[in-house]
Order: sequence, then structure tokens, then C-alpha cells
Amino acid sequence: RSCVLVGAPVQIGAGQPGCLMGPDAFRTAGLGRALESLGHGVEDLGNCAPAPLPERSHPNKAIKNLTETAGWVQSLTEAAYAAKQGGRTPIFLGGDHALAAGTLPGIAKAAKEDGRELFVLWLDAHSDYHDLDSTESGNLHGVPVAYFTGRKGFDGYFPELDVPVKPENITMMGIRSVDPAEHRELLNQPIEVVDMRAIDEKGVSALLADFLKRVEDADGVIHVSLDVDFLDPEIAPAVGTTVPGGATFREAHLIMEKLCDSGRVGSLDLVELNPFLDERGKTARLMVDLTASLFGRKVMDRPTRSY
Ligand code: DIR
Ligand code: MN
Ligand code: MN
Ligand code: MN
Repeated sequence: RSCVLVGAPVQIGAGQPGCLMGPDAFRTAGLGRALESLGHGVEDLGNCAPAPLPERSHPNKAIKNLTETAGWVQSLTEAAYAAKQGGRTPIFLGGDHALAAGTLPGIAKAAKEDGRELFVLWLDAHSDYHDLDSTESGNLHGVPVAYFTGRKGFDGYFPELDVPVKPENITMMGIRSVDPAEHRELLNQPIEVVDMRAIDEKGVSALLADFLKRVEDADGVIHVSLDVDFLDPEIAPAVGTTVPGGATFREAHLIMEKLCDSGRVGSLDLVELNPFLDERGKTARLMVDLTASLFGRKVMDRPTRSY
């Protein structure tokens, strides 16, 4: 593969500062070296910056940093579209999850041009399905899925959406924190929500197989959006929104290995890492190891960290 690393130091979408340092923590933890050791080409494009946009405000007074977030959405949409050209595999180094409001529209536009059906695997404790009216925290990392699926209410605030992602092509896994307004809306559309109970009852292997079958049947391509808080806080403490009862080390690696086997992952977001909250790089290294599994490292190779 030809991997492109795109730094997206967005932190204004989260409730507390620190995600700004995420891209450099991934680099320090050896993401590029891990991918190279697996035989992939790696090009690090450095970090993006938000587009300067005219000031805007929304009637929902809870909303924080609307103009700058919209600027990130605009610049990252363009960066994602460009990074996807030439059959490359972009890996977006977050940055909080607001960045997915940019990466997915760019990836969706590239997929459409390539005549490929785009699927999204959203690995997160949260559904991030607020719109601008319903968010109560005002933290815009809680809205990307509503925006990139084309829900109403973003007009005039976020950039106009070119190619929406089809809700029926989205599977959310690891979900265990959904606000009432998100819950109501999720009932009205076909996003698949795999909550922790479903994982406990059926296991990630069978659940992921169902998703991969749909992708295969459509000859589709997958964008994976991996929020640190998908993982259990015991193994991944470096995130501002920990929720107990998350995915285990083994579940997370198994998901990555099965995605790798599918050969259908075309792009990846690594989001919400807050290095300020980490324990000597533990979470950053785990995210790098999961990415390595996604791109071909086998279980027997795992103990050695020679890169
Ligand atoms: C909560 C938390 N639903 C909110 N959201 C996220 O503030 O809207 N935490 N995305 O990571
Ligand atoms: Mn193309
Ligand atoms: Mn998230
Ligand atoms: Mn989350």
C-alpha cells in the first residue's frame, strides 16, 4: 500500500484541550515506522490547518467554536479528497472527532468518482449524531455523523455537503453513550448501531462478518473511524470522554485483523487521542498497534516492537 499520513490537530470540537498534540503523539509512537516495517510506503504530509472563514453564529448558544470547526471541515474535505487520489490509503491523525465531518465528505467524493460504494465502520462509545440544534454540550465532535449523512440544519453553518454518506452503509460499533436526542433520531434511519450488549451476546467476529458481507455484496470500500473511547478506559485512558465497559484489547485487535483480511479498507481516522491524559504513551502505542494490525501485522508478530 501507499499510505499517506495527514495530521489534523483539531481540538476545538472536544470539551477539553489536548487533542492538538494527537498527530505528533502518533508519530512519536511510531505509526510511520510500523507501517514501513509491514512493507507499506509511507508519506507524511504534515499537519493541516483550518480554512479561514467568515465569522458565523447559530441560535443554539451552547455551540462552541462554530466558525473554526467549519474551517476545519472545509480544509479537511479538500485534504481527504486529495489524499485519496492515485489509489493511496489516507490515515488521518486526529485531532478530535469533528475532523470526520471533513474527512468523510472528501473520501465520499473520491469514492463516487471512482465508482465505488462507500461504507463506514464507526468505532466509538458515542454515536456523534447530534445536529446543531440538538447538541447540549455544544462540543462539535458530537455532530459529524449527522453532517456527513446529510441531515438538515447545517446549511449556512458548515460547508455545503457535496456527496453525503448513505446511512444504510454505516455500522457503529462499541456504542454505550447516546444522548436522548441522538437516540430519537437514530430510530428513524437505517444506521446499524451495534451496542456493547450486542457485542457481549454475539461477539465482534460474527457482528463484523455481517457488515463485511454487505460490503462484499456491494463490492464496496470501507472507511474506518476509530475513536480512542471505543476502547475500554483501562487500556486506553488518553481520551477526554472515557466511558466504562469498552472494547477489550483482544476484541479491538480481532476487528482490525478481520478488516485487514477483507482487503477493503481504503482510509482511516484515528481520533480523540489526548496525549496530555496518557500514561507514558500507552494509549498512543495501542492505537499504533491497532493500526498495524489493520494493515497486516499478524498476532504472532505483536510482542516485538522493533521499530
Ligand atoms: C456527547 C459526547 N454526546 C456530546 N460526545 C462525544 O457532548 O454531544 N464524545 N462525541 O466523544
Ligand atoms: Mn479518483
Ligand atoms: Mn467520537
Ligand atoms: Mn467517543
